[in-house]
Amino acid sequence: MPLDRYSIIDSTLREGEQFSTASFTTAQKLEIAGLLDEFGIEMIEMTTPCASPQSEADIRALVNAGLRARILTHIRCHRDDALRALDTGVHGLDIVIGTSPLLMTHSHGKSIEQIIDLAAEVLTFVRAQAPDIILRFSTEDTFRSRESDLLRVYLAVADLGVVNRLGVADTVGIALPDQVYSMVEQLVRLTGLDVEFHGHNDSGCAIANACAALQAGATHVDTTILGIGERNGITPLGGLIARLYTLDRAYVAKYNLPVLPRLDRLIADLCGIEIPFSNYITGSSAFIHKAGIHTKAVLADPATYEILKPQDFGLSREVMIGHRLTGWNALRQRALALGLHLDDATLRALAQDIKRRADVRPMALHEVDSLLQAAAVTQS
Ligand code: HCA
Ligand code: CU
Repeated sequence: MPLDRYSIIDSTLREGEQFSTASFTTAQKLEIAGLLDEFGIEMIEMTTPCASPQSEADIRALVNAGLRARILTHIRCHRDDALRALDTGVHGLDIVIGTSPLLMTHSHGKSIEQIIDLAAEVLTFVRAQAPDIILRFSTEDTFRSRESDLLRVYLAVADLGVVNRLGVADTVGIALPDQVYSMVEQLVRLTGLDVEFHGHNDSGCAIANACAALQAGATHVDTTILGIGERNGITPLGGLIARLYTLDRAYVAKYNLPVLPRLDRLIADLCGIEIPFSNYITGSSAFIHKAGIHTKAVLADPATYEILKPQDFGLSREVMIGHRLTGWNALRQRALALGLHLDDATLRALAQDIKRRADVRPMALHEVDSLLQAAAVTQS
């Protein structure tokens, strides 16, 4: 089962820097990387050293930070970019070139033959310079490229015998899980190399596509914290963890899960955004149960309506009361938490009272508590 040996490449410090409100200082990059390392991320991808002097200095800073995670940088398929990247002492190079007709025309103007020649030149050059570096070759806009073009490029690159990994990129978030599965499965079967998936979320499939890639045999998946990246971003780390956890908890046992809420909080603060209410695991309502039917069952056994255990992430569930859907079982639970033992008839009457009041205005918890206290006095 490929899922037994996958790694996450977190690209918050590369793809994430392409998010509209992201601009991290050196200290912030070190903080993000440190927390990712505490989480147990295997690889951290950083912006090309060619982007700016600070970008280059920051790669050196992270390489020297003593992290367990391997530090990668993402460069164009250029010999000069590769030389600058190698000079930083980085552990790996992620090299990319566009192969879709649109990018071949408007991005670099090269034909498939020229792409193959350039890739051969740059990749063999890098391998000669750095025999031990982790070397990845990826096509940009894989899913709008012609399949025959892709296979020619990937097989030519694999034949060089110098790369560790091939990458496929859903650059515009257009792919469906079955397309991702089919492409990854072919590459694994035809080349025997490690395969990485990088997927954007423009049409909401980034997590499903990453999961399909892993099921097809991909060894590496790209994420960013909260999913930040170009436009509306890529596969979010927390979402991928939620997806894998619910397939089999053992798949994520290697990660320090309670660090996840701190990662999401950190990036939200640094980017000046909110964590979406609907976010996987860390959204404000991810573990709130409301309707009476749900709260009754969750109080009996949380597994009835929870596939993720909040406590595994250092979080807790909340059972809401004080609204028109409030059930009397949830009120009993709250009463017990306050040390009050109310009989069933009292609790049922109270639930009706709360529903009537909440039709006018939802009640705050302290208001419900006051009603419970008052009912306890009347009852005794
Ligand atoms: C981009 C490049 C990239 C690269 C992905 C990769 C993409 O368009 O900014 O190297 O795997 O989405 O294609 O992020
Ligand atoms: Cu991308």
